[in-house]
Amino acid sequence: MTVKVTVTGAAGQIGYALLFRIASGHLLGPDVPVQLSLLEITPALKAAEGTAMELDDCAFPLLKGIDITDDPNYAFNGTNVALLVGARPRTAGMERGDLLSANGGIFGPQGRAINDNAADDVRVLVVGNPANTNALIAQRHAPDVPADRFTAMTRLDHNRALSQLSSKLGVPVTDIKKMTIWGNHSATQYPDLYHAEVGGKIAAELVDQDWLKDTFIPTVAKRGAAIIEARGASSAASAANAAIDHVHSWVNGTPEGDWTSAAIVSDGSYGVPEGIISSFPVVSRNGQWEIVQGLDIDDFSRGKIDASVKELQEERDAVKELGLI
Ligand code: NAX
Repeated sequence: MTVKVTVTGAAGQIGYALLFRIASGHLLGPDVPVQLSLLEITPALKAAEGTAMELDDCAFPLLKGIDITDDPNYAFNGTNVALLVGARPRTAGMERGDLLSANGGIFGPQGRAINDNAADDVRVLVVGNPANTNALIAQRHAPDVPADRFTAMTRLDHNRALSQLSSKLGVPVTDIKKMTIWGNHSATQYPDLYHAEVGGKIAAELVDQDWLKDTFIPTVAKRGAAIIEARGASSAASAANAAIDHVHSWVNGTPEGDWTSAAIVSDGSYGVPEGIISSFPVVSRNGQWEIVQGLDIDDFSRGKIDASVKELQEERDAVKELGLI
């Protein structure tokens, strides 16, 4: 059966890196035909049409068709997978309230359009920043969709953490298991090496604590800024790759003996207040994320998780005050 995938911000740089991989079968698997729906703002429709022309020119065997629209109701009609990439970036002089309001004006209506039009099995991944809180806004506008279908992306942070540890220890990334990003997709995120394992050993015991605290954590948390500094543009192909990984794991499951990171609606696990969308160690079973339970959290990790969760609570309170949820 053909799966309908909606991508918002399709004419942007992540959209450009993402669409070709979806159409070539990397999102859902090599046997799953896809129908693409591209949502853009009106001035960017022409650029989206250009990308669609290039998609046509690839003659992808799995790509059954492409719709392009600036109408969220049409874009999400019957959609099975919604990748919410387009967002309002922070520009000079913008206060946090302005940023949250501008994004509330995007993610509220998109959440409602998903609620009213999407397929019953819809799965939503929010990439556009501030991703966790944008996901919360969309979720609150979709009361008829199970809350656990709304997620935000911390898989890029997860992959960055794998890569940093791999090069530090000189081991392949495939030797590293059970990496976790906790909290918000922001500089307060906490990449956790106290549960990550390398060849069966705890990663935190294989590196010195100064490196872990003063180099590893800030390097992962600030990698986005370092990419902008080097490339003159924000992460695009790596963000698209992480979105592919997130949905692929969600739909097809995570491997036995390992887990990944995703921001999902908290059920209160690990003291993270119920209802906020925070990153956890997760496995996917039967197409559903489950939070890995029973991990011991030491004082250092507790402090880091609490700080990031506090930021998420503040963002939630701010959007509540602005009447966005
Ligand atoms: P671009 O500015 O290249 O593209 C964004 C696109 O979204 C534009 O084409 C714009 O026309 C479109 N858009 C804006 N409002 C829209 C709306 N209401 N409906 C549909 N489309 C709309 O940004 P890009 O580099 O592609 O990044 C997209 C988002 O991803 C940004 O918010 C960015 O901050 C975020 N990121 C999130 C990451 C994560 O790990 N969660 C990492 C990468 C990236 O920074």
